[in-house]
Amino acid sequence: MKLFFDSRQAAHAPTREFHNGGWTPHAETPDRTAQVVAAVGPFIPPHDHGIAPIAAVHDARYLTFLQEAWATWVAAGREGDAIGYTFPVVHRRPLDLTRIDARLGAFSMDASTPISAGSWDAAYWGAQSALSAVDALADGARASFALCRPPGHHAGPDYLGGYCFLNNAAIAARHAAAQGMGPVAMLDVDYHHGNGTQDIFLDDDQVFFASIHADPRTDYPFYWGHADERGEGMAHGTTLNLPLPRGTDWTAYRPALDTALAAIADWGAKMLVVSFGADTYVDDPISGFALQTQDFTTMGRRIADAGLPCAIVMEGGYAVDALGVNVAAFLAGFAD
Ligand code: Q9C
Ligand code: ZN
Repeated sequence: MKLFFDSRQAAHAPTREFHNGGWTPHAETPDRTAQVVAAVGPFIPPHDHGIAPIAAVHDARYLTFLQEAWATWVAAGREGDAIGYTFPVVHRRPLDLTRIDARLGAFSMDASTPISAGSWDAAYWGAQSALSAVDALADGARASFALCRPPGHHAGPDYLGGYCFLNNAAIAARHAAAQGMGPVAMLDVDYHHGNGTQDIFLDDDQVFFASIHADPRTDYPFYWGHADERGEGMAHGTTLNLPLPRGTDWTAYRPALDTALAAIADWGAKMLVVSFGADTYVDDPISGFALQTQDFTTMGRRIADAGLPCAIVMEGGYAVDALGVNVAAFLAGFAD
């Protein structure tokens, strides 16, 4: 299997996040990718597809903000990571505000996603890794893996959040659809609901989105991922949310996976993008499912048995010491 990663993705190094009323060390560290690189290499650097396939998913104003944010923060005399504190939930019209705090708030869904010096480069090259994973399928591979970091599935058309800036999986899916590889389906198995991916494709009937995740009544991102969200307009029925309770182990997870894969097959998908998070692992420090390392191999094999060319995109997973073996276990399920 071809594996894609660019060392510039390590340049994003947030120090802390706002959590339950106080600051904690940031969970999404460069060491995550180091663990995976050590466990499952060799990795190939991605091809540079430029900004166009990213701009096919994200608004131009948002991309300009992301590219300028760190320099604007520094120019304002700030120290430490750039992070917003005022969020325009009621009124988000496109005012051309220049103050960095106003721009951070306008383009953020939370205060867990700080911008540091290398954040744009890291996000850019992570997206290129996802695009290169699609190219590998176009060249005939059955499966490919993009070690995206920072992750992507919480990032929407014009907002960051949940440690995510560019929606790598969505960028990959739209790239695949544009090349005629579709119909494209997306399967999100990260612990958290992929709200950004859902928002991007909510009214797009060309891409089917299925997500298995912790019930948003108890878990982040709270406002998305409920079972009654099914897609809008022409795209009604092309979003499938399968929330599960905290404590879910493989026995309870497997039927949801079977439901998602059956829906993807019924929809007539010809190609699959998997948002893979290892934060469903029993020892994940910020999550509440109970999957074991060997369950990831079973999960990978069941997905592979769907028989679709499959681009696997890395999302979360914060039990850093176990992240390498858990990713290796999942990818082993795709071995012949
Ligand atoms: N700090 C992914 O797994 N947690 N993102 C917010 C307050 C955010 C996880 C709790 C969790 C985001 C890609
Ligand atoms: Zn997650």
